[in-house]
Amino acid sequence: MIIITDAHISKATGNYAVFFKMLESLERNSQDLIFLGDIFELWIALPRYEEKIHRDFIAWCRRQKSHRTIGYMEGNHEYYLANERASDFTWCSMNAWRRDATGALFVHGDRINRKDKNYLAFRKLAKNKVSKFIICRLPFGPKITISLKQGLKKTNTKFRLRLPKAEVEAFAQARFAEDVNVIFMGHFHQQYLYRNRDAKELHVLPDWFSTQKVTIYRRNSKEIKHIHWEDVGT
Ligand SMILES: [Mn+2]
Repeated sequence: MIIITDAHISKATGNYAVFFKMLESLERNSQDLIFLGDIFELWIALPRYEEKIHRDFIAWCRRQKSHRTIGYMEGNHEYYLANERASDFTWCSMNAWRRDATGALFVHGDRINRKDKNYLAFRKLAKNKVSKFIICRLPFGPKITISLKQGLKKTNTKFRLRLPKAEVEAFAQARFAEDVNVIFMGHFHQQYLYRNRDAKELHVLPDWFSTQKVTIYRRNSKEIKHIHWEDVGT
């Protein structure tokens, strides 16, 4: 399978062009594809808030999911996706993590640091049903995106920039104790590997935004590698 995380694509930065070029090249293989969150710099999955880049991405996923698995973990820059867009993917989850039948676990990572109380409170508020109801009906709709972005900036700058290794390891150990074999985490924009005494591994994946790397995980051989998307092949 191929895992892609933290692309933070937006119209403003223009990085969507390379991203869609990558999607086109990934059509040559049929491996499972998992988007691990924050694929967009901002995605509010409500009619007035979606832009062409979101709609183009959805169209691509709908076409691809007819012959391969397309999974999506909602990140902290993405809102209401799991409610509004679930049918456009093979699966879409807003849970803190998702575990598959083989014991692989996928987690965006923004809820790992329990000390980041401001962020967790902001998250709860921004992602709940009441907020969605209000945002849906605001007369000046899309302007809310400005305050959402400011909210994200204010709440987690201090925590986002450093990898909370103790919390990441505690999370890994708790999941490994529940028979999880391998963990893939995004969010921190920093590649990192934690391996416990039983050689079980948690991988924090490189962010696509600054590296254009994707992660290849071969279930049979357990091989894991992070490579540039142009080197993926078939
Ligand atoms: Mn994130």
